[in-house]
Amino acid sequence: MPWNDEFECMPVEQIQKFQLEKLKETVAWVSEKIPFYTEKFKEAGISADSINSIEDVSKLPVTVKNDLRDNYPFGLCAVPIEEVVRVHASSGTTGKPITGPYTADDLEQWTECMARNLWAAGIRPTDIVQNAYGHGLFTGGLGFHQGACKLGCAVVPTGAGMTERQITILKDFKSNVLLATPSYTLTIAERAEEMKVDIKSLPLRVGVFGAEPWTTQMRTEIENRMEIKAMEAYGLTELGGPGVAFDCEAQEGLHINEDHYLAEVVDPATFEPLPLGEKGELIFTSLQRRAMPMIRYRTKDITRLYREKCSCGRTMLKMEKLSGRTDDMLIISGVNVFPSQIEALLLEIDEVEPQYRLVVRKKGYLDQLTVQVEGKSEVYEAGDQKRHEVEGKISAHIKGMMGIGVEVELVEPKFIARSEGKALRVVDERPKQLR
Ligand code: DLL
Repeated sequence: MPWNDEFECMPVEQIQKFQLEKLKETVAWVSEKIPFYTEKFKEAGISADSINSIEDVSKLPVTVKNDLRDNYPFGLCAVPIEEVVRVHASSGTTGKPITGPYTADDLEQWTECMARNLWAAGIRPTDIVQNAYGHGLFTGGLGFHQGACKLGCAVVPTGAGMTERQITILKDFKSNVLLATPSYTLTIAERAEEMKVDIKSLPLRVGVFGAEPWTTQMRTEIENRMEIKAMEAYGLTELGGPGVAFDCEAQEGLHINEDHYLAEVVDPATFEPLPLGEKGELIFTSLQRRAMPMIRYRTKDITRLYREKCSCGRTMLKMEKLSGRTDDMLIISGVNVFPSQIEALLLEIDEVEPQYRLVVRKKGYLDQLTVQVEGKSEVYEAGDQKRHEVEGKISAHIKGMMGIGVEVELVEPKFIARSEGKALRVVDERPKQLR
């Protein structure tokens, strides 16, 4: 049984009717309260009255990250500051940060979405929940904190980092649930092995992971290495943080909280809406947020949307596990390459650890990709010949599966910096003007 079966299992026609009503309200609200949208809608000649079906959302102009940066910090806030009760922010990898203000109602909705996420992962009030997402401006820590409190769990807000202490707490408090990024989870697993703590024998049962790209193969790696279920959370600061979509016990795609977020997939080059089932860039319109609603926010995340009867009983639209971001795509020898494709192939190689980095360099006019991956210690220590053999095996595997030639460097264990939050997977060493 879902946390909120009224909305999570609502028949499609009914949820779409609900979405239409909320979409019209949101359009009216932002055009009245936020000059940026007033102008944009005027230019496009549209108003709430132009919206007569949810498909009409495609008539609205899109919002991009730079719009948020240009209006930093509160230019897109629809309410006076006395109605704002929280502000999160994200610095991203480049440029000015963006902010996410919330009213008290916004916080409550967010908590509800997080409760759905945790409940769907099988978490119950009897659980001890160790929350190792960063607590602060990042939305992961506090978002999950609120959801776990709502469920009535015993919440342990460790925050990210201090890995040895995380392990001691996992052991001493007998935490059943770990909340962290997938890469930090691997850091914890590895440190536990070094500390001779057998994580598999601890009461830890399930984790809810997200905030960064990770493949199904990485999920399996975490599940096997820690003997836990690895569940997923998806979201972004611009839309209030995690809680936008989550997976259920079927682990076959993420359910979108459709009463709060209207999802579309568009062709990233033309912005043309794509039909269900086709892969493209994910766009979201928030339906109930008040402090900073988002109209057709371009996430840059790539996936496809689909509706299917899920074995869990939820009717909410599904999105496939992300396959990448439009801005992470590399073009190597004319082939589009997403880091996640390389990750999936590396995890099929027995001789390496799931710790890697992709370095992009310019060689003449061409982009050259070097895959740095840590060898298992016994492999690395076996000497040059063994190392070259494994490097050859990996480059042949990548060539065979993706048709691209890459250089592979088997690096020593611990060469790649361990992550406590979002892992850095791509290092771009090309001169800025040639990227
Ligand atoms: O990462 C919110 C979050 C916190 C999600 C905790 C899940 C768990 P931002 O820092 O604004 O917000 O980053 C948002 O991270 O556009 C995706 O590219 C990526 N991302 C988030 N969840 C996933 C996921 C938080 N499950 C950006 N799989 C998004 C892959 C993800 N990428």
